[in-house]
Amino acid sequence: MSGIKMNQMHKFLFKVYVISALMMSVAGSSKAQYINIIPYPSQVALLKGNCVLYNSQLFTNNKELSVLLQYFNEEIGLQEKNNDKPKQVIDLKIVPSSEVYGSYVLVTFEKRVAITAPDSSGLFNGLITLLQLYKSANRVNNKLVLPHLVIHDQPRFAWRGYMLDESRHFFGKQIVKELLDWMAFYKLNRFHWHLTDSHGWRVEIKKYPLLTTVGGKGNFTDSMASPAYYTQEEIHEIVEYAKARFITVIPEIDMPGHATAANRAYPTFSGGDAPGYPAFTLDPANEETYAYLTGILEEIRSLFPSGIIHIGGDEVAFGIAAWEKNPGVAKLMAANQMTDLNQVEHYFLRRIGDSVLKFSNYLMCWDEAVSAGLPVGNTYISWWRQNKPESLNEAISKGYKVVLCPRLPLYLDFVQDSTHRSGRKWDKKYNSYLDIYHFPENSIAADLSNKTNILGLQGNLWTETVISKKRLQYLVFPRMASLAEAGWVASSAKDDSHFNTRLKAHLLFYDEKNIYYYNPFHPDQHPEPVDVNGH
Ligand code: TNX
Repeated sequence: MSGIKMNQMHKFLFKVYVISALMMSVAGSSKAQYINIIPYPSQVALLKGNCVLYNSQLFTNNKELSVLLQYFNEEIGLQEKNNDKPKQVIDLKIVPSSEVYGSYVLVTFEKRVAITAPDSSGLFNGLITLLQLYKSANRVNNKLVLPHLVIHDQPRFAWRGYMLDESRHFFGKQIVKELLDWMAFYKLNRFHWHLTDSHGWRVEIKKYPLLTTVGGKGNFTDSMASPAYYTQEEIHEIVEYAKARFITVIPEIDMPGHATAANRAYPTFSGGDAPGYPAFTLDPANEETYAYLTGILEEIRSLFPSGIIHIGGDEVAFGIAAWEKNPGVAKLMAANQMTDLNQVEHYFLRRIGDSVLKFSNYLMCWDEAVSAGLPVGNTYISWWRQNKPESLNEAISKGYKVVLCPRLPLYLDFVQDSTHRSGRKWDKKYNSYLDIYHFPENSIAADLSNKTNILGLQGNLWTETVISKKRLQYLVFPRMASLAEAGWVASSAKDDSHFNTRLKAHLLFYDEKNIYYYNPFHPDQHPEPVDVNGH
């Protein structure tokens, strides 16, 4: 059957199924308990009967998915030993259509499953839905009983991101891989990796080895901790691991502020000391600073095929007073008719931006950079300051593409319950799993969310207070599930009680993997792990 016909057939079947599903709504609602999918698909039509699988094997015409087959088959464990001829097939097929990137159609038949999509990311998403169905299915003598259904699904936002700060505390590749597994499980597809900041430089740069041997030393709670960082080989391994799960990795090299660790390694490029913020910035007036940073960013580009490099640009104000005392800065300002330091900051960003865009497709910056004059067509803005709606509006009106990651409710270093002691709050406000679930409707971005400038959303885990894997898990779970649902479903489809039901099933998945999560239904189940300072 040709691809187009197949697609038409699915559309036709879907209509029939919706009608029959409506006619059997009672049976449908009792069966709905099987369907513990997060994020919930756009349309689920339940049919009479079941799909029974006992010796199935994935089959695909898509090479990009073949890496996943082994993982999937292991996770499910349906293969009968010594039986290399499967009797049932799970068929994954690319079928060209005009549906949104990442969309798919999944049909469970009596003894087989078919997933079709216009692109491989859609097939992957369909496969993840199947994996979640499998995990909640009834198992009878090594047979899996799934509901008989048709799912039509598509994401609300293209960018469904999660950010990890490994500068303040370093977690290492095992923890990162586990996070990538969970991101994949939740159809999150952008991993923003904050690899440098004041407390440690975490990525090997061959041209400047002291960045890691000296700059990699210490962390937020222990300035004497031995150097911890990723070698280029390890970066490569993680990027590949992410790619196999349809996750794009975006590295961040934060500048010109948050640069203390880099300046420890190469003090000649430091912008000087400001009260409370020694060596926080890079020197914008030293020509060699630009050659140095360009060399670093070129190596970064070669490590990350995403072609997007995040250059930070946040909170430069903390350390900018140092520039007042820098005679080079005064000269630079005079030569370029600049009247304040903010213009120097923007000059720095534009120069780095020009260099980066010679070898990279896109730049990314925190929203302070929105007025720096960076090229609109190749710059993405991360809007994080929920108290600065004007910054979001400026980005949109100038035509920048924006990723929404406002502190409230998308910062995962914020506490998630009023009784929690460790982690941040903002005017006594904190980020519960339901606050995240209701984003962006509960924010000033609500009206903007249909604009094509909004690429999507992202949850950010800053790690000043994250001293252990246990605490990391506690902050991430179950809020990663809320984030996934916020990134995927239409606002009209949100329903707290439906989400809670599915989330309860997912808490059991966390138990299976020994995840130390916050249980919003039984907060005492896992006590809050506090950071060393207990704040
Ligand atoms: C602000 S968000 C920062 C980070 C901190 C975070 C703590 C951003 C661009 N800068 O450096 O870790 O707050 O919540």
